[in-house]
Amino acid sequence: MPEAHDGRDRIDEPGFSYLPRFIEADEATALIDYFAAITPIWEQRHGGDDHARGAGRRARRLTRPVYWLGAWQFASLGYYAEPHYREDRCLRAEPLPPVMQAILDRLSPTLEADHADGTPHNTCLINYYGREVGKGVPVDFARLRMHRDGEPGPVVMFSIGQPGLLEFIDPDQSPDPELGVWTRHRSVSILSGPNYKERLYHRVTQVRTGQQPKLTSRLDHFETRRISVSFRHVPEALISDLDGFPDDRQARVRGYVEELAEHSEHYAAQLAR
Ligand SMILES: O=C(O)CCC(=O)C(=O)O
Repeated sequence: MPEAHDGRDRIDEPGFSYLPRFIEADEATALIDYFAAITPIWEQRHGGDDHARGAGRRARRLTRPVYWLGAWQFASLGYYAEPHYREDRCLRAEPLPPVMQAILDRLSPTLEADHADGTPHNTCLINYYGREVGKGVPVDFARLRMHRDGEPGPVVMFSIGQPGLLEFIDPDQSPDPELGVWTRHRSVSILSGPNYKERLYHRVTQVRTGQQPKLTSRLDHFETRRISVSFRHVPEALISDLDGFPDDRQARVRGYVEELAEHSEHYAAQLAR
């Protein structure tokens, strides 16, 4: 198994770019302030009758709290994936803040040159990695299961906070990752193409501990030490308001939207429609 890159130097491979320190220090500060002001939620992995708020929640939740911008893809509705899973799964979400858009705009020459891309990154998933505390023995929730992202085009990822070990793996070939990178504070990773988007899965297996930069979230009982943002493209025509979903799908996510609405005018307006 090759040793993981330590994340200090740039990596350029067909279909994978790693750009250390691409995010400016003042942009990182603005991102940290933004992440501290929103309230992520613990979603559950599957739909079904027991996904209502509270029921069965601890056992089946995602490996980390999340927040989406642009369009919220609830795990219980199944994620958007081309070409078959497109309809009724992306709920209109809050817009990307200007600091994220400014960094994406600065990335466009790299995206066009190295990843043949001009698609707008109009949605993103914000992952909070850390430790649950104050409920008995602290539990680490600093990982993300092996997966592939099904939206078309490149995925762009920002990394803020402690280094996280991003691994690429083809489980049909080997249980060991083919590439590992310690994604550092202020770095950007980009994946695209048949190798990195379609053949390889990716996952985050560890996040280092450390005090700086200090990250906070409005989530109770959670010490955050890394936050990643993964930007994707979803066709605008496939982003719906809550009342545009079929009734059974509205019912599956209403509890989450109510939870989000406690801290967000956007979701309060979605409920009022
Ligand atoms: O946290 C990371 O660096 C990876 C995030 C990711 O794979 C995702 O959001 O799909």
